[in-house]
Amino acid sequence: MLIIGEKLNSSIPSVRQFINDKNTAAVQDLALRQVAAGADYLDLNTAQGDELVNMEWLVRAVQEVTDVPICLDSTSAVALRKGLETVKGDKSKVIVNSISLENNRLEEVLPLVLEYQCPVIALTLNDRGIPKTAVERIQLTEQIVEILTKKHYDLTKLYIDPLVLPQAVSHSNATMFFQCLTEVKRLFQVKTVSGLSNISFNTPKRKVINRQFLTFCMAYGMDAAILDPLDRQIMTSVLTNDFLLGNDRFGKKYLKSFRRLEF
Ligand code: THG
Repeated sequence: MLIIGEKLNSSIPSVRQFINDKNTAAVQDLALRQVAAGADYLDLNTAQGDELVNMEWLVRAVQEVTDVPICLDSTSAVALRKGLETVKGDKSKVIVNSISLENNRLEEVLPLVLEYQCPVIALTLNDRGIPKTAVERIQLTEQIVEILTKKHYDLTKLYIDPLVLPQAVSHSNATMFFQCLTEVKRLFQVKTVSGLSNISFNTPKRKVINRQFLTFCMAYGMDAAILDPLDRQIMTSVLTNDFLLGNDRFGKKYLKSFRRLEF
């Protein structure tokens, strides 16, 4: 499974402070620690503050110390464009996070995605919000797939994010999410992704729930996750799950990492 490191997100108060202070050393340290812990991608989110200035600064700061590809996390098309323009190296590796069927979001961001032919995360969300049922989320996925197919976009670069809602809000939120993962895989040749942590909102011992939820998601074929790679236990789960699911041929990664695993 592809690991997208979530730490460089302005919704985390300490990180927001680093970004506002233009504390290059601090964000570079967070970037390097996530990469050392096994992040395949780094998610960059600068939503709190002057997004244009901060996105450009953050991309530069991170790319000064690592070549690990970037996932640009913003709802703003101009911020995403600024991020893409700033990225050095192969821009077709950048994951654009995200598009959705909300007003204008697709119209504004899609041209960027098509220009650079980069992978994109699409949220199953429209102007009426996040649909309550798996069936409706699959319908939104179908609409997204249809639009991208018309534009001759390579669907293997599309990551559908069916959106996780808290288990504390409805006892069927987790199973409904698994159903979405299953159906997206069955019906379309696309990938799936999620930010996991919403599942445990308003529950004690959040990390335990997140980890167990991740294990189920992986079993249901999830291709990528936005998570905290500095959480050793969740990384242990990813590694062992990939081994058991046959995503780690000959246990190469597992054997390479087993000394630093936590059980
Ligand atoms: N889908 C998509 N993009 C997303 C999300 C999603 N981007 C934002 C978010 N959800 C995923 N990113 C974060 C970033 C930080 C935290 C949660 C989600 C967070 N971090 C705490 C910290 O680092 O201090 C706690 C981490 C922990 O202890 O596990 O809360 O759903 N497409």
